[in-house]
Amino acid sequence: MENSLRNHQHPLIQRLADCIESVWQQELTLSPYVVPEDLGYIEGSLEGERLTIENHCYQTPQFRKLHLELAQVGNGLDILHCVMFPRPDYALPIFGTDLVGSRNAGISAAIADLSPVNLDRSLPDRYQEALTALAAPQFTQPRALPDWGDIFSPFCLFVRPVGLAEEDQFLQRVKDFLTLHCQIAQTSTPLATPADIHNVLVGQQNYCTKQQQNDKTRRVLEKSFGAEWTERYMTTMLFDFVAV
Ligand code: BLA
Repeated sequence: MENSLRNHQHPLIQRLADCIESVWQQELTLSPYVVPEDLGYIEGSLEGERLTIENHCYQTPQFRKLHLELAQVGNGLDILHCVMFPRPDYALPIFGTDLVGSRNAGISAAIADLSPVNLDRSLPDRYQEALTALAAPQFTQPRALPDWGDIFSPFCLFVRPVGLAEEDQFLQRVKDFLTLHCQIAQTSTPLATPADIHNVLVGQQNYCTKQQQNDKTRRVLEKSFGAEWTERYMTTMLFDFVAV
């Protein structure tokens, strides 16, 4: 049961899921995170297309929720979704990645970012330095961000990876993002003032409300689970936030 879905998904999704979990285990001190009972493993099929969702969640001293989700629609569309929500007293960016594609037609969307939540929407210096030092990404099919995508950093990678070499490059870059993020988080100190913590909450809330505007995600979920369930899922499981 555990880890069963990824064995049937696009190879890049399997590899990224394994990579995320191994970096988390290597770099962080993980504890269990209790997923609402009915949202751990979910199956739905309103319009005939069966959607299966498998959620893996953890927490750590620095992160309120580490969320890795694998989903499969019918026998065609495979999805990996991952977000790391820092605790509100850590002024850390939000790591997020999304892979969408099919085993036949390949990955159509591969996105990864460390998104700033500061008031001025800039990444902390340590991140800018570490990210600037990485080799420049080289992909033949970059993709344009939607309007709500103003939450992402200048280092955001959004591509359609073509061929194994680009898939490898995407995987390596996400691994680099994740590793440097976990290492910086492990050595960062918590904020001390309510005003600083308030600013983090505002930034995280903005990130979540923008992500909730992703109609492509919403449409896939609505087809199998309906509008009401999808609204609840997007606001409590995918992009929940601590109210300011
Ligand atoms: C795009 N997300 C998509 C697409 C689908 C989903 C079908 C369109 C793919 C394409 O255009 O090729 C669907 N994604 C899902 C579903 C889930 C999911 C159903 O995660 C969950 C069950 N999305 C995220 C995160 C980021 C993200 C964490 O969940 C970024 C860090 C981004 N997904 C994202 C963006 C697009 C996308 C920017 C493109 C949206 C657009 O072009 O309008």
